Amino acid sequence: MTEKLNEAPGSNSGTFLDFPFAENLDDLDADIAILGVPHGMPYQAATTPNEQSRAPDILRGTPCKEDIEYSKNHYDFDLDGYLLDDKEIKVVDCGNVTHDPDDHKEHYRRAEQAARKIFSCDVLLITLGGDHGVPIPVMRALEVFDKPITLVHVDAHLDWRDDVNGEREGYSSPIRRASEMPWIGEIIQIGLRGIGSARAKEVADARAHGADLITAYEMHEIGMEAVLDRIPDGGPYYLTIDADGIDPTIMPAVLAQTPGGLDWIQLRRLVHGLVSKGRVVGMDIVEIAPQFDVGNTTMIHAERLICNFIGASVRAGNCR
Ligand SMILES: [Mn+2]
Repeated sequence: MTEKLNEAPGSNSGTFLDFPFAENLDDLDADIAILGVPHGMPYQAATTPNEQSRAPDILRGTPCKEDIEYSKNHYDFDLDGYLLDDKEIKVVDCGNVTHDPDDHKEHYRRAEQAARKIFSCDVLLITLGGDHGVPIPVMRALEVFDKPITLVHVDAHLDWRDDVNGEREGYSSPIRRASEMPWIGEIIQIGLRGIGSARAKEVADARAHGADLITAYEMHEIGMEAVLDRIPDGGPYYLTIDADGIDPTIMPAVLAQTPGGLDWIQLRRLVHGLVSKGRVVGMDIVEIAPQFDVGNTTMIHAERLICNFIGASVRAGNCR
């Protein structure tokens, strides 16, 4: 019997843009898959589920839901055409990785298994977090590719803590964990600013590893094109986006609002620029804490981000 790794999104939200629910991840017949991974490894037992765990279903359920025909079948000027460009592209929503409240590690094991199956079928993966621990099992699954993956990270924070309270796979550690994975190549970190979990040691470790640390201020100074030029050509790439890397005026629903992040134009340019440099095998958007949204501002930008990634990938021929 096939192991059950995932379950349908909540009935109130439905799937992302009403794309079909794909329950069976074996021999997945799709070009692009969306997968919710609601839970990171908690620093204290009482902190799971956390506010970010609600984000996958809330993102699916609002606000684009009433405008699905617009999103799918009306001209999108972000893409200069329809979302799927009138191509035979199959997008599926694999629902959410199931959770075992008594065994948090089991959620990561299932997430990694699910991502391995999806990547193995050559399907682009869009992961909806959850906190920033979530990409750790997803990046482990990048092992299935036989070449080094360039990691592009958008965040206000460095995320190089070795552990917090003894936990090594929580939201302060994803980039350090990635740096230890032999299949992760160069690391580019964009949007660093303000005060976060890093101490001088973590910054030194990141630099010693060779990570290209581009603060938000340098990014604003040199522009996103120059940032893209610093990312090695060719790919493949994995893109991990912490919502707090984006400016809180357009993504207010985060736990650490910090002035000066990427604006929408820069974020869109990054997505289109990266996709045109090489194959982006997967991306995630994590750390959305829905209760702090203002109107649906965060969700609107996250939905647009995902649609721009899908539309750009389709046009670049990065799907099967
Ligand atoms: Mn982060």
